[in-house]
Amino acid sequence: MYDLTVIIPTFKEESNIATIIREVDAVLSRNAINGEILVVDDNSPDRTIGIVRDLQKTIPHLSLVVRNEDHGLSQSVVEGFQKAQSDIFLVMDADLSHPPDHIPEMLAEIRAGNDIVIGSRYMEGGGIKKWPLKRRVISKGATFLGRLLFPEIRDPVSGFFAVKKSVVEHAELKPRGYKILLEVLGKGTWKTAKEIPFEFVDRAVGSSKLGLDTITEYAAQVIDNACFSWTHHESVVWQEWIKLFKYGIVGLSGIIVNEGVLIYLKEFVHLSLPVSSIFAIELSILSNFIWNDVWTFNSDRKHTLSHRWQRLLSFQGVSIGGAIINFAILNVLAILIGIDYRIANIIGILVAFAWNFWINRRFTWKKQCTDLF
Ligand SMILES: Nc1nc2c(ncn2[C@@H]2O[C@H](COP(=O)(O)OP(=O)(O)OP(=O)(O)O)[C@@H](O)[C@H]2O)c(=O)[nH]1
Ligand SMILES: [Mg+2]
Repeated sequence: MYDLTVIIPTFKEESNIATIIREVDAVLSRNAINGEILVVDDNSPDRTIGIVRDLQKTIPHLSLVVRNEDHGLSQSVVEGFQKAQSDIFLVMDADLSHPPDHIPEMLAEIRAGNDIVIGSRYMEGGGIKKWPLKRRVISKGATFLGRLLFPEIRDPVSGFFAVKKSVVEHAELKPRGYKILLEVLGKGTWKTAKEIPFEFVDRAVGSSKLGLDTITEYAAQVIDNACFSWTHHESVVWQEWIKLFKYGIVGLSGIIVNEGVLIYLKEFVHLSLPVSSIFAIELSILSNFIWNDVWTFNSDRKHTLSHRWQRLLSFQGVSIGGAIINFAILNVLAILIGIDYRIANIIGILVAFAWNFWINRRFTWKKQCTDLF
C-alpha cells in the first residue's frame, strides 16, 4: 500500500510521458512521499507504453494499466481509481500542464481533512498561460455551466485534483468526456472541498484531443448530474438547490414582515412614509437573518454560537445596500411618482432581494472550507 496514487491518463503522449514521470517521481522523493505513479493508457499506438515499461525497470513504484475497451479520458481515470493501491488519489495530465510541484500541498490539504482538493485556474494566484482565445472561451463556458451546479467552486472542471478514495469508492460514476471532476463532485460522497491556485501551462508538444463532441458530451454530463441530484438528496448539488429554495421562503416571509410593519406604522401609528419604511425594512432584515441563520444555512457551518453576532453584523452590513435600494425605490415611486406605497414597497423589496442574495451567499454564509469569495 502507498500513501498516495498519482493517476496519469495518457493517450499518445510519447513526447511528454518520460518527463512527467521523472518530475513526479522527483517531487515524491524530495518530499518523502510514499507514492505510486499509475499511468492509465488507452493503448496508444505510439511509443508511450514502451517508454513507461522501460521506466518501470528503474522506478518500482511506477504502475501501468493498458486499456483496450471503452476508450476515453474519464473512463481511464475511473479505472485508475479502481486499480490504485492507496486511499488518496491525485489526477493530473501527462502533458506538463499541471505542475507536479503542487502535489505535496494537495496531499497535505487532503490529510488536513478536505475530501477533495482542486488545482484551480480561476482564483487569485491561478491562471492559464498561452491559451488561444477559442480555448479560453470554451473553458469559461464549461466552467460557467459547472458552477450552476457548484456555485462555491471556482474551477469545477479542472483536470488537476486530489480526492479521498472514500469519495468515489461507492459513487455511481458515469465516466464520459473530459470532465471527470464534475462527475466526482456531482456523484461522490464528500463534504469539504478546497481549491488551491495553480498556473495551467498549455502543452508544448503532442497533440490535443479536444473536439466538438467533447462539448456536447459535457453539456449532457451537466444535465445528467442535475437529474442525479433529484433522486439523491444527499448530493452536494441538491443541498445547494435546497438552500436556494429555503432562502426564497425566508425572503417571502421577509416581504410579509416588511409590508405588514409598513402598513401598520403608516395607517395605525400615523408615522410618515420614510420613517415607517426605515422600521419596516430593519425589522424584516432582522427577521430574515434569524431564519436564514437557524434554517437556510444551518448545515453549512461548524461555527459556534458566538460567531452569530459576526454573521449578524455581516448580514446587516451587506443588507445596507439592499435597504437603501428598498428605501429609495419605495420613496421615489410613492412620493415623487405617486404610485401606491404598498406596490412601490414590493418593487423595492424585489430589487433589494436580488442584491442581497448575491452578496450574502459570498460573504455571510460562505463555506469555511472553500475560502474563495
Ligand atoms: N487514457 C486516456 N487518456 C487521454 C485520452 N484523451 C486524453 N488523454 C490524456 O488526458 C490528459 C489531458 O488530455 P489533453 O489532450 O491534454 O486535454 P486538454 O489539456 O484539454 O487539451 P490540450 O492540452 O490542448 O491537448 C493527457 O494526459 C492526455 O494524454 C483518452 O482517450 N484516454
Ligand atoms: Mg492538455
